[in-house]
Amino acid sequence: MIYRRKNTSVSAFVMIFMTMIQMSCTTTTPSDLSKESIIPRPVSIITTGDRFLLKENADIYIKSESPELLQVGQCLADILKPSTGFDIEVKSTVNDPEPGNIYLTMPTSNANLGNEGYELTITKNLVKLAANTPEGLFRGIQTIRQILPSDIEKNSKTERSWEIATGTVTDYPLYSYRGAMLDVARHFFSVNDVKRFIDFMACYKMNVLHLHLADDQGWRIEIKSWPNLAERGGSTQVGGGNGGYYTQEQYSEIVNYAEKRYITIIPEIDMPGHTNAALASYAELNCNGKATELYTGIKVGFSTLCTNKEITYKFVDDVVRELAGMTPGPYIHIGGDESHVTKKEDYIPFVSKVQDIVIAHGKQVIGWDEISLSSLKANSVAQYWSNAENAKRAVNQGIKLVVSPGAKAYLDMKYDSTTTLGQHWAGYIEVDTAYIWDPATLVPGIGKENVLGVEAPLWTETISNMEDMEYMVFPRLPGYAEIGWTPASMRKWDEYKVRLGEQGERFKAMGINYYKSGRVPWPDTEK
Ligand code: NGO
Repeated sequence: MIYRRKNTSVSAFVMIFMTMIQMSCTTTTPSDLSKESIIPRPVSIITTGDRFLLKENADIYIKSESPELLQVGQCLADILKPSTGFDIEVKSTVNDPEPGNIYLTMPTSNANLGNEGYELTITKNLVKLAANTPEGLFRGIQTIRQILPSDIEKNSKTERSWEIATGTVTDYPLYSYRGAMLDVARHFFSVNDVKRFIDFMACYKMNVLHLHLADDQGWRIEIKSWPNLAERGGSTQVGGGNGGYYTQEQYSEIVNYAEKRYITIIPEIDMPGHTNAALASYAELNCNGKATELYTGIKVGFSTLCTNKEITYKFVDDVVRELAGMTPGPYIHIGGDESHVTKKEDYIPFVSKVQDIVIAHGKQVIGWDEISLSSLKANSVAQYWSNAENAKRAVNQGIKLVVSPGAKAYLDMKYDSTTTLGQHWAGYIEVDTAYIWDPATLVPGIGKENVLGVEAPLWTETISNMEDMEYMVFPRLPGYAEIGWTPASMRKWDEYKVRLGEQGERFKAMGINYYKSGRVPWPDTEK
């Protein structure tokens, strides 16, 4: 009897203790979906104040067995499995699955969602993600990962509870083009490096990766009909390292990796300037018939293709044909910037001819803003980087713009005067400067109707490895993603900086080397 009573008091104590633990846990577990730090900020969040618990026996259900949907489901499983350690499978069902699971379904009756939008409904029983396309589901998956604890980004098993707040997120992008650029010409980056960059973009719902594949210092893509381009032109880089290039097979691996993440690759071959690597590889491309020396400095504007030679257009045609064959996306970027040693009367017809070649190979032209000196075809696109007059000249021709102003969107600009990497010809770009601007109001006379979207370029004259790349990219990249996705009226720096600070734990979990800007309230440095 005494023994039993004693046992009862022990269990009562254990119960009280367990309840206390639970209570202390519940104070840190999420219950208000609208307080989650989601970047880009979604268009609408309705909170219902409860919690969904992702447990060991959870699975991901998809509405149909289409291979594409299966692949999107697998993407989510691949995000959730390493950190939870759960054996999450992707299964199919036509009805809502049992409580405790995740359900990916399409289409929806909401046309506002378009191709990339999604509706995420979380109850205490089910996480239901609905979209009109697999692409929309893929974007929505990024929201699911961001409302799970930041430990979800770790790649080893973490013992903890995986709760998310309940409610509904309805979300779709402002612009259809939300891009970043990686210059692999000044310094070469491996296939795996590019894949990691693609992963970063995917987390923040970005959808275009522009690869700057050729410049004075290096040619980075195998062109089978002109093999010296990669073999000789790709043999060095800024500072004189070994450089490198992608074989066509490796390049296709990058394109496919991006495609699975609904990211379009835009290949750029910069011309007629920024072409020393090509001019050093083939003597016949030079007006004097002599190959130039390889170049490993960082000066710009000294090289030009010989625009009056017929062989130049044979070269462009071959390169564009092979590139178009490796490019499922609609665009080929033809560069066109800083051709300071090409006479204007040669530059203008050159761009027109190259435009015709690109169109003949079934693609649309994008070029830096200087290309507006030429007469552009209706679906060509100009990329505004420095000269507002050029941008306006494009708009006056009815041409849409990708907006990448050097002073706001260049990821190679230093954060401040103490940043050791990067350049500062366009100014310093602290994290707030990078965020507080609007592509639809930046240049008087250019409005939202003229803007296809935004792109943040990372030029790599001073960036030679992943650690340095990550330092320049983070934490600015999420801000550019938000500028492209979220209506300007919903973007306020003071609110954004708190969400960005909360992302710091995710950067750490992903092993990202980020710049810990003093303008962002990182929770781990607050007193
Ligand atoms: C300029 C130039 C690039 C440089 C970059 C450095 C454009 C479009 N052309 O931007 O060659 O790498 O600045 O910030």
